[in-house]
Amino acid sequence: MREESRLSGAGRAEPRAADPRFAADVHYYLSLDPRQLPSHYFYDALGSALFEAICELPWYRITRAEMRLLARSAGRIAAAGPFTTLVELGPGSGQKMLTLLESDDFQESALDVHLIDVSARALTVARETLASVNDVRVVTHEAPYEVGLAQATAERRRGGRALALFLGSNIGNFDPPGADAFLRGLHASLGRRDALLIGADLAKPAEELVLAYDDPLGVTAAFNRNLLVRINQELGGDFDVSAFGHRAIWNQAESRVEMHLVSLRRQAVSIPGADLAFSMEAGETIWTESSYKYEPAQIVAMLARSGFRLVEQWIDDDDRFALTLVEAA
Ligand code: AVI
Repeated sequence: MREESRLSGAGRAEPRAADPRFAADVHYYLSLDPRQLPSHYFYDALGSALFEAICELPWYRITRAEMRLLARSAGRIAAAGPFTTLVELGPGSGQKMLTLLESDDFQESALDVHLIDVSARALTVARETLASVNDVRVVTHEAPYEVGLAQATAERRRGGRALALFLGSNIGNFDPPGADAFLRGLHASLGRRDALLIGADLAKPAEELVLAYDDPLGVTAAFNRNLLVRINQELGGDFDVSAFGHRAIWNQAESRVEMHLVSLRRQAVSIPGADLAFSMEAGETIWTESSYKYEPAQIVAMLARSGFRLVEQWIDDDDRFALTLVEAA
C-alpha cells in the first residue's frame, strides 16, 4: 500500500519505507555501464496514473487497437473453448476483460475470472468494472503473475479449461531471452489445452513509434522522470529531476523503442536507501525501458518455442497491433 511521503522541517521528503528488492535493484542497475533501471518500477501510484493517461494519448495507439481487436474477435476466442476459467495477468482497469465478457459468446456459461496484479488498487478498480457482469465469479490475487496464475489454475473446476490473457504488449517490455523464459513459465503453469491470448505491438515506421513514446504533451516524459521521483521518495535520493531530459529512440537493429533519461548537466547523486553515490556527466544516460516491436510471424515463433501452438491471430492493420490465441500443446 502507498504510504504518503512526510515532509521534514527542511521541506525535504523523508524516505518512505522501501521495498528491499527495489533498493537492491536500484543499487545494481544504476551501477551498470551504461546505467539502467528496470521498467517495472515505473508503476507506483503516480506512475500508474501517468500510464493510464498515456493510453488516452492520440499518439499511443496500443490500447485502442487492442480493444478494437478484442471486440472483433471475442466470438472466435470463445469458440476456441469452452473455457470455465479466465485469468488476466495485469488487468489494468478491467475494460479489456469486460469487452470479452460482454460478447454473447462468453455469456453462455458461468465463468470464474481471476485477476492478478501486485497492486491492490488496480485490482479494486478492475473488480468494480466487472461487477455488472452476470454469472461471473471474480477472484483477485494480489501477487506476482507466476504466483497468482498457480493459485488460479489450482482452483479451476474439474475438467474445465482455462484461458490466460496477457495483453497490452506487456510482453514487449521483456528482452527476447526474458520473454522466452516468461512464456515457458506460463506454459508450465497451464494445463494441456489451456489457452493463452497475447497482445503485442508490431513494428511500424520510426516516426510513429518515437511519437508514441515521446508525446508532444510530455506525459511520457513525466512517466519516465517519475522513476527518479520514486527513488527520491522511497530511497532518500537527491536526483534533481528537472536536470534530466527524456529521450525515446527506435533501435531498428534490435526492433525496440528505448527510453532513456539524459543528465542535462554534470551532477552528483546520492541514494542512501540504496547505499549508492555517484556522479553523472552532462549527456550521460539512464536506460529505463525497452519496448520490443514484432512481426506477426515472430510472435507465433516465440510462442511455439515455449510450447504453444497457434489457434488464430488477428491483426489491426490501421495501428499495426496483433492479438494471438495459442493453446498449450
Ligand atoms: C506497459 N508497456 C507495454 C508500455 C509500453 O508501451 O512499453 C509502457 C510504456 N512506456 C512508455 N509508454 C508506455
